[in-house]
Order: sequence, then C-alpha cells, then structure tokens
Amino acid sequence: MAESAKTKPSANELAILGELEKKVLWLASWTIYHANHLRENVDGVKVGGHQASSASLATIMTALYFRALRPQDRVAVKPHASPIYHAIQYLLGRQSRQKLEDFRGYKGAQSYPSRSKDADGVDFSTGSVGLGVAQTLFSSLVQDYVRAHGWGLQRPEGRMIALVGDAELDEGNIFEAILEGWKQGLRNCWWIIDYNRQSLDAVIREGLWARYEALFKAFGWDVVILKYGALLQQAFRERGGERLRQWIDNCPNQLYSALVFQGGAAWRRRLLDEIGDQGDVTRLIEARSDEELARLMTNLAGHDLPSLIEAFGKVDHDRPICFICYTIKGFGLPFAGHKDNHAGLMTPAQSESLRAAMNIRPGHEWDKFEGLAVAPAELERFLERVPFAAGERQHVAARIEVPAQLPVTIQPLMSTQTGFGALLNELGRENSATAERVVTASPDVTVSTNLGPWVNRRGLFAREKMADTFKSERIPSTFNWDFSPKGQHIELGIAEMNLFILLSALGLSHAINGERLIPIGTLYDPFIQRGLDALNYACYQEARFILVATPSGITLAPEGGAHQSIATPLIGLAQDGLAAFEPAFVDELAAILAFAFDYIQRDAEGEASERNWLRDETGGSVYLRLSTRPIEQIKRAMTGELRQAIVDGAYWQRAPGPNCQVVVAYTGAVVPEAIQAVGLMAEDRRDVGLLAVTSADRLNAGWTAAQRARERGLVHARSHIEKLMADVPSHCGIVTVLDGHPATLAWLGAVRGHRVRALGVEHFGQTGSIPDLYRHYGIDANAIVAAAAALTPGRPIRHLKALP
Ligand SMILES: Cc1ncc(C[n+]2csc(CCOP(=O)(O)OP(=O)(O)O)c2C)c(N)n1
Ligand SMILES: [Mg+2]
Repeated sequence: MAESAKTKPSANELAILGELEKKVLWLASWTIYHANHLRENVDGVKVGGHQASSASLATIMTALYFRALRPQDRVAVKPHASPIYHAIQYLLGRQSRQKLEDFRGYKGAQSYPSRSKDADGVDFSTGSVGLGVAQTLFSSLVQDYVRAHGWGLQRPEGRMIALVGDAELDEGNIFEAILEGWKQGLRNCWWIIDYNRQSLDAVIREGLWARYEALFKAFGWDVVILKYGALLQQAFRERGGERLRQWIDNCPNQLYSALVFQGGAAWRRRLLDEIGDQGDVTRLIEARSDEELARLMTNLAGHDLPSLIEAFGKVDHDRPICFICYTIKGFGLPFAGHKDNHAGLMTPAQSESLRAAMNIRPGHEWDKFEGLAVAPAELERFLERVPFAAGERQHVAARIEVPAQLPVTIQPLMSTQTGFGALLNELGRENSATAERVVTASPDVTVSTNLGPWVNRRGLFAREKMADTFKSERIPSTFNWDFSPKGQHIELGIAEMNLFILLSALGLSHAINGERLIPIGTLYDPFIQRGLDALNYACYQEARFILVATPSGITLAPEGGAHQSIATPLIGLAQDGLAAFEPAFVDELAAILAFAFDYIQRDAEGEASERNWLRDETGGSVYLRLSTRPIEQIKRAMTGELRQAIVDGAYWQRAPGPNCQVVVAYTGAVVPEAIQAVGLMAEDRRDVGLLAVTSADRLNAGWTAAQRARERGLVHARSHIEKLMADVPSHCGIVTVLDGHPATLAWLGAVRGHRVRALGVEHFGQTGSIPDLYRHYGIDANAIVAAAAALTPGRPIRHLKALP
C-alpha cells in the first residue's frame, strides 16, 4: 500500500519525490522546447507562456500528484501548467510520448488542460483564467448536493482543488464564487495559489498576499501561508538569521525577482551592502558559496517539497482552505524571476546546459528515468503505488429514464414562459426518476422565470434545514421557501457567472460523482451575455444542462432597452455544444423539453446521422429562449412527425402552394404578426407559405453538415431545411422575422438560392407596448407585408400601410 498522505515521508520517499520533481520539470521543459525548436513548425509560430509559468508549479504539483492527492480528488490546473500536468501523467503511464512530442500540435497534448480534447484524464478544463478555479468551488457544492440526496455514498468524498495563478485572482468571477460558496456552506475545497508575484506582463503589486488572506478569512476559509522553505528557516535560526529574515520580508517583489534572475554573486553584493555587519550576518552570508547563497535565497516554500508535503498532509478537516504558496516564476530555468519571462523560451544553448545539469544523454530526453539518482525499478515501484493513480478519473453514470412526452394543460392563451412553469409544475407532481434527478438553479430570478410552482413542490436545497418563517408565522405567500438537504432548487445570488459555472459543475456530475443530474438553469435572456464566457467554458468541457432564458427580446416591451436581448439568437446559433431553440407555442416547448431531457444524456461518439445531419448521437446542452408574451395556442394533435420536425428545427405551418410567391419564416413570439401578415397578403400573392422555425441553430447546423457530406461524395445527403424548401419555386421570396438579430434567419435564402428580406431587431430597445415596439423596429405584420411587397413582383398588396 502507498504510504498515507498524512504520515511523514521517509527520507527515501523524499529522495524519490525530489528526483521526480526534477524529472517533471525536465519533461515539461523539453516538451515545450521540442514543440518550438525541434518539431517541424510550418507556421513559424513560437509559443510563450508555458515555460516559466509551468516551472513555478513543478514542486507543488509533484507534492500533490505523487503524494497528497487521493483518487477521489479532482483538480483544476492553472492553464500554463499544462506541460507539467502532461509530464506527470506521462510518468504515471496515463499520457503517451507521442502526445507530448505533439504538444500544441494537431492531435497532441493540448496547450491548456482540456477535459474534452486531452487523453490523460483532465478533471476540469482551464484556459480562460478564473473559470476553472470557480469550477472547483461549485463542484464541491454539487458533490454535497448529490450526497445529501443519498446518491454516491459508496464513494469517498473528494476534495476539489484549484491550482491558481496569483494574477488569476484579478478575475471578478472568483470573488463572486467565494461569496456564493460562503452562502452555501462550502466544504472540501482547496485553492492553492502559486504566489510567484508575476503576471503575464510584469511583477505584481506589493503585499497582495495580505489582501488575499483577509479576504479569504472573511468568507470563512482557512488560510495557510507557505513562505519559506526548510533551508531558509534553518538559516533564520542561525546567528544573524533574524536580520536576514527581516531583510527578505521587506524585500520588494521587483527587487527579489531581479536578484533571483541575477544569481548568487548579485545576492551577495546586495545583502552585504544592505545588512552586512562584519559580524553574524556577514558570517552567515560568507559561509556560503555563490551557488549555495542563490539556493538559500530562492528556497521558498512553494519549491520545498518537505514543507508542501507537511502542509497538505496535515489537513484534517473539510473547511475550505486557501494555500498561499510563495514560488518563483521560471524556477530552475535560466530566466527565473525575470519580469519578461512569461513568453520566455529556452535557447538551444540553455536547453543543452539544462540537459547536462540533469544528466540526460542526447537521444534519451524522453526516457522516464534517465539521469535520476534512484534505480528505475524503485521508481517504477513507487509510481505504481501512487494513490492518485489508483482510481478512475471519469465515471460513467447510467442513463436516467425520461418520458417521451411531458404532460401539460395548454390554456387558449399562454406564453412559452408560463408553459415552462406549467411543465415543471406537472413534473414536480410526479414521483419519477426524471423528477428526482432534475435540479434547478437561478440567480435570484426563480420567481420571475416561473420556477416558483416547481420550487413549491420540490423545495430549496441547503445542507441544513431552514424553514420559511412566513409559512410558520402563517403569513399568506404564494411561495414556499423551505430549505432542506432534499430540496431540488439551488438559489443563487444574482451573479450570472455563478449560474453558468454551477451548471457546468452540475452538468458534469455524471463524470465526477458518477451520479447523473438533469440541471435546469433559468435567467433573463439578456444576461446570458454577462456570463457568456462561463457558458462557453461549460460547453467546452462538455457539461450537460438545460438553460431556460426568459423573458427575451423587445417583446419584454415596457421593461425597456436594458432588459431586451438582441444578440442572443446569434449566440444560440454560434455556440458549440449548445442546441438553441425558440418555440412559439407551448406544445412545441413540451416536445423540445422532452427531447432535451434525453439529448443532454447522450454521449455516444458518432458521425452525423443521415436523417437530419445533426450530430444528435453525441448530445449536448440545450438553450431555450422563451417569452412572456401570451400567444393564442393552436389546437392540434401532436403527431410523431410534427414532434420530430419541431426538434429538427422547423415545419410548415402553412405549406407553400406550387406557385408560391412568398414564404414568411418566423421564430418565436412574433408568430401572431407572421400569421396576420400571411392573411393580409393572401389576396395579392399566390400560395403564401408560413414556415415555423423552432431552431435556427439546428436547421443551420444540419444544412452545413449535409453540404459538407455532399462535397465528400455522399450525393444524397439532405438536411431538414433542404427537404422543407425542396418544392419552393425559385422565384419565390422569403421574408424572415424574429424578435432578435435578423442575421439569425437571413441565411435561409442561401439554402436554395431564394431572395431574402430578413427582419429583426438591430438597435437597442426602449420602453413601449409590444405593438409600439414591433412597429418601430419593423417586425409587425405591416413590416412583413412591406418586405414581401418589395421582394416579390406583383400587384400592390392592398392591406399594406405606409411604414412609419
Ligand atoms: C480570461 C483570460 N484573460 C487573459 C488571459 C491571458 N493570460 C494567460 S495567463 C495570464 C496571466 C498569468 O499570470 P498568473 O495567473 O499569475 O500565472 P503565472 O504566469 O504567474 O504562472 C494572462 C493574462 C487568459 N488566459 N484568460
Ligand atoms: Mg503569477
């Protein structure tokens, strides 16, 4: 058995870890050097950012991965430490040499650790700084959620750990997360700050550690400051040592960095100059060679294995901890400490001398144990017993059975937002597997996005019970706000970033906790843009969730321009990993939601299916753009065929006749205007068609994929939209309309070469009534008719009024 992380390491183990630390630094450096100097580099682009930044974390990651981490722990590694991560996985037999040789190249190890693109078990992707850090916090909350519901208790509780660059803490989303973590009773979360006092551009401000310390403590975290390594601590105990400690404690970051870069002789000059006393202090300095002095003065705790091992090993509680580890950016490399070192790359000569110092023979650079002082067999034995490597990194969770159809009572006049509330309310009544696994979350817009009825039924989640005082005081209220460990709604503060990162964590529960959830997050549509990078991040790491964004567009008329979204349909179209829908009717929404419950659980590899050319087998997350506008509902039977067409993205609400002159293609809440316009044109244009587009995103994706398939020789490939448009005569014009940016549907004309006039909203909204605003922005029935008249020859359309 591996020695427990809690026990003190033996001298032998320390010796082995020291050798591994050297090897990790070498392999990471060689990987970067190889990618820049040796691999055929066709585009001539050199990479910076990795070398110095990686070296900063080599010791900390050695201490963690080879000793402190347990199989159940999950880690977000600072983006630029990717080569260190891959080197460690290589030593553990979880990464191939080929991938290292191809680092940053096609199909090679990724520049920044990636759950989806790397093959060596990355727990959390990182890249956009700050997001991976917050992801660990929310993953801890999700672990608590899962266990509080009685799932996954057979597995030990893991720690969620982030390796954080000090400049990364400038990202506001981190602070939003800390505040939310405090509210939710965060546990089992470690943030290890690589306090190298350098960012990308330069050396950072003095004394930040004290701000961090105060801040983390204010939110209930333990703070552990790891500043000086064993050598320095020993020196401080010598005569004159106290004076040395005072000097180094007061040394400005810039000067310290500069001296690190300059080396032993510079340290000696400076120290003798400033604190030399011809007595104890001078003796302390002069007793050391230049090399020894440099080693002493750079012996920060973040590069001192025994200090790190001790600090990590002695944690015996589940409170969140922030470790502030003093490090040196580029430690062990020629440009250590230099303020410009972020993009620093070793020259051939520098690499050569590092190779010589590491005892590595030319041609043996990739050999795992080359140049190490411990016998390979002993290293092998050690690596085989590393606790971290004992478990599966990615769990596989069973699929949750979901119903093919969702019950809902459709009122004659109803908005999609009300429909959403009604659908979840119905679901909340049930005792089904689906209902059990649904978890909702909202950043202070639970009630205003219509989650209230669901929350009344299923309760709010908290690790500790908290009753609704209004209820116990018998004050009438529409909403029951009881918290308990069994609750199924996570109420967040207003920060939308937190919503998306929480969805990312909930949506990876199947892989991280081995327990699948069906996460549904709600927010106002315009505020997607507030959290967009976090949404992109969640999609990039293949988290699975349903995002319900409502209200949307200028249809939110009296609320005005600050709350009216314009660009979000384009986000829906362009965001990878997210299938976007904008239904107009509640029966469409019911079909889409049932599809979404299934779709978010799919993760089969596979090519696009030949039915609609969408990669439906691979699944993804779902975005529903909903509206508060009550719409007269159509009474119709939901056939299997209609259901499929809704999910594929469009259907003919009124099929175009053989001599069709105009097609109106609409999306979402503008359906009454589209229907009215078709009626107004009926006498003056032949066979007008009305195309209901429920997902511009999926229509577009299927069309693109089918074209690509044809170009590759699959001549019969046809996408859903191509099939729908097959019989529309070429002289026909298409007017597209939605409450959002017109480009969302403008591409429809390119499918079969029809002329298009795309209506939508391009400029900021304002207050008004729906008719006022639809008229002003040109998406009312009259504007549709005017567009059709301009697009298609024929007699004047009688009902057309002059445009405002
Ligand atoms: C959101 C975002 N903005 C900017 C960057 C570019 N960038 C990468 S690393 C970095 C700063 C690095 O400083 P630090 O976190 O202290 O890490 P170190 O390089 O010191 O290891 C920046 C600005 C990024 N990756 N993500
Ligand atoms: Mg830094």
